[in-house]
Amino acid sequence: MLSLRTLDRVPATSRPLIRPGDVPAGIVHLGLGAFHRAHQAVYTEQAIARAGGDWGIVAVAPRNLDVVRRLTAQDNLFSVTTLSGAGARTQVVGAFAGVRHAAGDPAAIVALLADPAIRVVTLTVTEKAYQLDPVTGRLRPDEAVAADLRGDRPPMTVPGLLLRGLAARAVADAGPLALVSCDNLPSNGRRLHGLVGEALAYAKAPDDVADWVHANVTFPGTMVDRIVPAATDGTIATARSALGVTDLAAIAGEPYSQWVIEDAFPGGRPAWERAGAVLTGDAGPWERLKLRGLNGVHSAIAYLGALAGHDTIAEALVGIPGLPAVLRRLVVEDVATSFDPPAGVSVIEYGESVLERFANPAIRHRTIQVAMDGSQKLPQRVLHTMADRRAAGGRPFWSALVIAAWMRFVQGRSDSGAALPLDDPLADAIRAALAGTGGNPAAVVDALLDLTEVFPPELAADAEVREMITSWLDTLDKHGVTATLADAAS
Ligand code: CS2
Repeated sequence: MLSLRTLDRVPATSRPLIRPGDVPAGIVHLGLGAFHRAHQAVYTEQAIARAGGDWGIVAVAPRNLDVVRRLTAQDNLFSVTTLSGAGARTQVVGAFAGVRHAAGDPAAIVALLADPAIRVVTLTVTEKAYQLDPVTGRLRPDEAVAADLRGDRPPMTVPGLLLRGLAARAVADAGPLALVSCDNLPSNGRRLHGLVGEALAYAKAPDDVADWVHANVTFPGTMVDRIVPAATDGTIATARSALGVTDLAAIAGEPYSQWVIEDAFPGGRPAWERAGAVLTGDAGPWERLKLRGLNGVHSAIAYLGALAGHDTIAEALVGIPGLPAVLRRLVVEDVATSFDPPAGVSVIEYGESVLERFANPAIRHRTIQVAMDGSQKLPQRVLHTMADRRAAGGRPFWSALVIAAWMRFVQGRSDSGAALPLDDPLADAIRAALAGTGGNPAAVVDALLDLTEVFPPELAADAEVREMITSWLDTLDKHGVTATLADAAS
């Protein structure tokens, strides 16, 4: 088993750049999924190794106890395997100064957030954990968040933990802090700022607490990128053969990695630029590039691929002959014309590089994994593209296909009739909307466009948009994905 004690059995080239425990904590990270371990943890370890600083990460799993147990048993060590067509390379990472389980000890997390040694808090908790309306960005607390914000109990949700932690920090006057969303939300820094403001108001926090937060906490926006599927037994087996010891917290991802961060850190930060991150004044253009040009295309492949019966993103790209051509038209005709990219970046070339990354056969990213939580993802990935094209008088034809594919997907049957899972926080509302439509395409489109948490009112009221989606859905229903795309691509 991987641990500090067994590190000398690991090949020297795979050993961590720093040892957990050698570097004091300066960062708290919320969200212990695969992505953080393969992305920010790697950048931070390299930054510390190259430029120093007390920036060890205390990694907090809000709910998942299993990952906490696995990491704790391994002295907080884990490995990242980089998978390319050319082979695999496995590296142990030592960036974690500690690992905690929030649900098991919320008070400890609140105390950490109020600890003056902690000057940066990062989050990868997925879109839905913010509990923001995907269209308006306003807080829509469910019962659990509302209870946390009222202070009825120890906090169990991400907004609750943040609110209590910031309030405790304000009372202790424990020094300024950067609160950094690393999730694929639109304007993620601004949305997190809005969330904290609304949470303080909802909780009726005293004025001096709210004033302290507004004066001492920044919310830098970020663009994060690396494809890191959920780990499988295969991931653990690959790590074992590279390391010579078992790593039960092993994960694997693609070679590509990018991080663009707005440089607003009042309490300092690791020298992430020494690890390849881009520090900038405005991450907005990068974020739009990535959400629309990568994630939007990813969702397109996920829904079309799952409907056509393909298990992984890479298999769908190969297995549906018309798909690459249709995705190129989505990028060229809809995405590239919908926003101003960062200076010097070609959206079309970016789209090509994304297709190459998605085609990496070593990355077994399941279509079903990318398809989940569509209600939380489609607004920033596809609907913003559509809205911007409509505002400029355009016809976002290919984006309408993606929405139609989602609308067919949420009805729960693939083209061959196999069951498809609806894993989405709005699953009940989606099912209720579909009830009574009888699967009739026009009725389905009308019912789903009425979901105001997903579709902005102007788009839902746009007859041409409605017509395009309905026509695609009708074609998908009649002919299935493979024939529809073969025809569309010709
Ligand atoms: C994916 C992302 O699961 C999904 O929805 O689109 O996780 C994607 O792999 C990452 O954003 C890539 O950086």
